[in-house]
Amino acid sequence: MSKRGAFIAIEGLDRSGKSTQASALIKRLEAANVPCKHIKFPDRTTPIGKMIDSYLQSKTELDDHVIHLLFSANRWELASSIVKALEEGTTVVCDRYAFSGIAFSAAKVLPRETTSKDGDSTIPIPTHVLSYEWCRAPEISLPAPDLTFLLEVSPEKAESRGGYGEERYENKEVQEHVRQVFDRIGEEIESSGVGKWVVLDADLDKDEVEQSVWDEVKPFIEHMGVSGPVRKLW
Ligand code: NYM
Ligand code: MG
Repeated sequence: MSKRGAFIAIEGLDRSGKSTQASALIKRLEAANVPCKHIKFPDRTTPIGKMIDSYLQSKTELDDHVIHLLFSANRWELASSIVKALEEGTTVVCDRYAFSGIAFSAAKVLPRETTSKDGDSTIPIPTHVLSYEWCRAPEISLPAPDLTFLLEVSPEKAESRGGYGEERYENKEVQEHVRQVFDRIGEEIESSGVGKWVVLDADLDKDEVEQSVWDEVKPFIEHMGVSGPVRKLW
């Protein structure tokens, strides 16, 4: 069997530069004559993707469980085409994947925080709407990335990049919760051995981040190779 393609995911908070880096990586791969394909989640072009788009733009309201399952279904509807491309030797670069799915949903807290008394001070206890385990379940068995980059951006830098947009989740408080879930996912991926998890400082200049991404991807593709069947998410 000829060498299969590598499955590379680029993850991070909003304004971390994921799309810029995914495009830059595709250009580098093309220049190196590596067959490659650029995909993105959510894929807003499918019927499910259109429902997601409408929700993100606050044109529709959906139960938190429902939107979580739609995001996951949006990956499942493309899962077999990802595996096919990889098996045909095409490297797939994916702008957001299942880890965003878990992180953004598990980060949701009820608008009113319950509090606990500690001496004179009141400590807020955020109540999560969906448990981490529940959010992770629909992602089980999706094709697993061989290499995932988490682009870490500070709130200050995200703000300086023009701030957040108008979509749902694009505010400091949500992003901070999402950051914490991403850290938990990274630890789990590392210890599970399903794929490699690389954290990069995305506050740096985009050319520096691009170089760091390439420094990981190049040897990965050239030397270690990507062998064996496409793995499944843990
Ligand atoms: N998002 C993205 C989720 O909540 N769950 C998912 O499964 C995925 C893939 O959608 N704020 C959120 C993260 C983003 C938003 O993504 C739209 P983008 O990359 O800005 O189009
Ligand atoms: Mg966005």
